Amino acid sequence: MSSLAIDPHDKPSGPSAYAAAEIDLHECIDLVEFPIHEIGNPKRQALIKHAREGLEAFGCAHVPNFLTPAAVKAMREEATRIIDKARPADAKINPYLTADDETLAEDHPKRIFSRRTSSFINSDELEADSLLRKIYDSDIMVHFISECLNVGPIYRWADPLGRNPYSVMKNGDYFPWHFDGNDFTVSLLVQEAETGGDFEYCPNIRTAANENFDDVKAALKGDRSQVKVLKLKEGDLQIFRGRNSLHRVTPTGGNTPRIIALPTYVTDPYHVNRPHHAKAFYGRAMPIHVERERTRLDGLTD
Ligand SMILES: O=C(O)CCC(=O)C(=O)O
Ligand SMILES: [Fe+2]
Repeated sequence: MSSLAIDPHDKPSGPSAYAAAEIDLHECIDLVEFPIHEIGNPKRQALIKHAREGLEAFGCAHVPNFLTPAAVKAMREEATRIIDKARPADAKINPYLTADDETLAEDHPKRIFSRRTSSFINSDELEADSLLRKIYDSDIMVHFISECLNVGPIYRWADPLGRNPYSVMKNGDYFPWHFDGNDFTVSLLVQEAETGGDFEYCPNIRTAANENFDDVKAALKGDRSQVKVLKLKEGDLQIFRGRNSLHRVTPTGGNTPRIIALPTYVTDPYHVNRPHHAKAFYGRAMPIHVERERTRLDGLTD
């Protein structure tokens, strides 16, 4: 046995090193299979390695069956109980969630608008004992996601509407190509639609140094050369860089809505969406969106 090998008797059994009073995740996650609360556990290290490889190779990490079936059921039931609070969108959006700019050429990607019919149950509508909120509030999750991304520190998003919503897509709904206002999104699918609902993305099509409007325009016009497709199953976890990766969800069909939980993370703890973005995506802008409107630290169009 090498001096670095882990002695099973040393395995932490109480709280992890993250906080004295921490949120117990065992009702949401199979902590034997996914011991994300145990720093140094080889299974946790293997999971982080798997996520990093996915993010490097495809701009996306995918962990099947991350949520327990009981958590999927509880989250599906929560979202279904409050589904009438989903804000009807039916708004035309460009990928940057900005208003039209008539000074630009007509085929500039900032001027290419698509109709978004998908809706959000905004984060401020979640129930008091929401499992989604519990997962989001967990420091263990923040540290785990940070390590998967190999980016730190990261923070929970200050945006009161967009920080951890459910996205809802009913029969015929579409969520068009866009970039997110937050840096990173974790997706947890809690209900599949009968048809469609594929997540499509162009990994890291833009960077802080390069908006790459030409390739964004090509993708909007149907070029598939940079498009990857991920078909999530209920309980799966996905991590992606939504600020750099153009993405969309294909139209859903059938009587069962697609419901997905979306905990989000940022590198700037002050930042929230711009008012126009908040209004177009989440149905309303709040004083915080106006107060905190400023140039983004990464300099990118919203
Ligand atoms: O529903 C999804 O899989 C992605 C949702 C999304 O892109 C967003 O909420 O910004
Ligand atoms: Fe998005």
